[in-house]
Amino acid sequence: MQRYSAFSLFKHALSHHQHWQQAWRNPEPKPYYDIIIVGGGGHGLATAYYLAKEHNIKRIAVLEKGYLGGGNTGRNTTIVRSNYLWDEAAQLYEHALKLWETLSLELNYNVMFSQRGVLNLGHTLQDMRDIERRVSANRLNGIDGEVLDPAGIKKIVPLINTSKNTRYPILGASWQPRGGVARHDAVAWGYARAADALGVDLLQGCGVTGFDLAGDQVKGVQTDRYGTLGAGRVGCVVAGNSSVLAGYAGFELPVESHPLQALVSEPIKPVLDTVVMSNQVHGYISQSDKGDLVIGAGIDSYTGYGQRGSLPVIEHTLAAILELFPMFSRVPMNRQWGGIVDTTPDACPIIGKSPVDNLYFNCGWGTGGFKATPGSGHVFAGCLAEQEIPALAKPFGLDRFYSGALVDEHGAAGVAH
Ligand code: FAD
Ligand code: PYC
Repeated sequence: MQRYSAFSLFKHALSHHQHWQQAWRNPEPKPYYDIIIVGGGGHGLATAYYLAKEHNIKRIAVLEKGYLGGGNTGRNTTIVRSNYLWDEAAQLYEHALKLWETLSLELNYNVMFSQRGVLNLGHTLQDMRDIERRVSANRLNGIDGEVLDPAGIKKIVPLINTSKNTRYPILGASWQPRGGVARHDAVAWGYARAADALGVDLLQGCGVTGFDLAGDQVKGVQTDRYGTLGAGRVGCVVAGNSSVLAGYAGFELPVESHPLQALVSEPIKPVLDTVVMSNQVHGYISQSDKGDLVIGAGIDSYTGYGQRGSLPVIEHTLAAILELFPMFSRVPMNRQWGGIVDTTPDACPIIGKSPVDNLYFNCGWGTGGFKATPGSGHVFAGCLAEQEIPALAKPFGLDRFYSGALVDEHGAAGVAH
């Protein structure tokens, strides 16, 4: 057996440490940027990438208080689909889904997008009416979708319990074959690497603590690491922390921050090759390429900024999953965690201008923004770069909360809002 001296072990550890420090070293920040993005999750990084690539903007920085992708982007259950009810939402999410289909090529980074299909189960007659309506609306928008009966579901997921003797019997489902899952941190890293290659400054460990305001115009951001950095425009993409950032600028957003949690089992052999979601019983499940069963819960109903959820919610979800898949009852669970999601009254995002000039927000994606990552970044880059808000983003402005033109997508996500 090879023996190591304490000194050689120390040298080995030191070289790892130095390598790690090197990898983490931020570029020297510039005193002024054309555009500063606050928040280095998938949406912020995608925004920076499309700003540099499609709008040829040179001085861009992404400021992240922790590490890139450490927020909801690295904590979600990665379900991607575009089967939303209303035209405005369906078109936005379908734009994102089309970008997902070529994203690995675009970034030259394998984001492991796997179109294994998404089932949304119906357990009541009202669920089934909603499913029929939504699938019809999807087809009118050119989005793939089918309504399945229990026998059709069983063909796709032989393990699922379609017995009539359960508390919430499965009556049918919507099926979107082009939906699926992706590798969450690969999406953050793929966009980060591509943005970095285009000259974007990625500043990690750099929290924004205030705005530099002149009248009702933003002139820059105050940070806890580099003091004040000047900016022509600032885009805030901070998910569950959006109301905090709005508070720094002196206004309120119609968002609530809630914990949302998920858990994974230990890796097992492949048993589930699609995504199963149930709005009614509050559970959704898929199997990652590594073999873990990836299980997500509904939100905790209290508000807060802590990235953890409560035990009763997880218990409720596991009871639901076991009713759908009794044979998973003996699979050991490995890890559980939470993120903090920002929900709006109509369960749709806010994308566009704020009451402060040159300050823009992209938030309110709630429990369902991972699937939107490429599309969200693409349209938000358009908002920040041009005077005109892109057509796909227009219905999602803050003005809808004054005009009443809400896009009510409650029930669209497979989780409780
Ligand atoms: P984040 O990834 O949270 O990035 C925001 C970043 O801003 C964070 O890294 C944070 O550190 C940073 N930040 C905050 N404040 C500051 C500050 N003051 N200064 C600098 N930086 C700051 N969506 C789906 O579509 N499908 C799913 O299956 C799904 N499952 C989910 C499961 C769970 C458990 C959770 C929590 C969420 C889930 N979501 C899902 C929602 C999805 O994860 C989010 O909508 C999406 O990832 C938001 O991306 P983002 O880039 O906007 O936010
Ligand atoms: O929006 O598809 C979704 C989703 C799944 C889990 C959480 N959100």
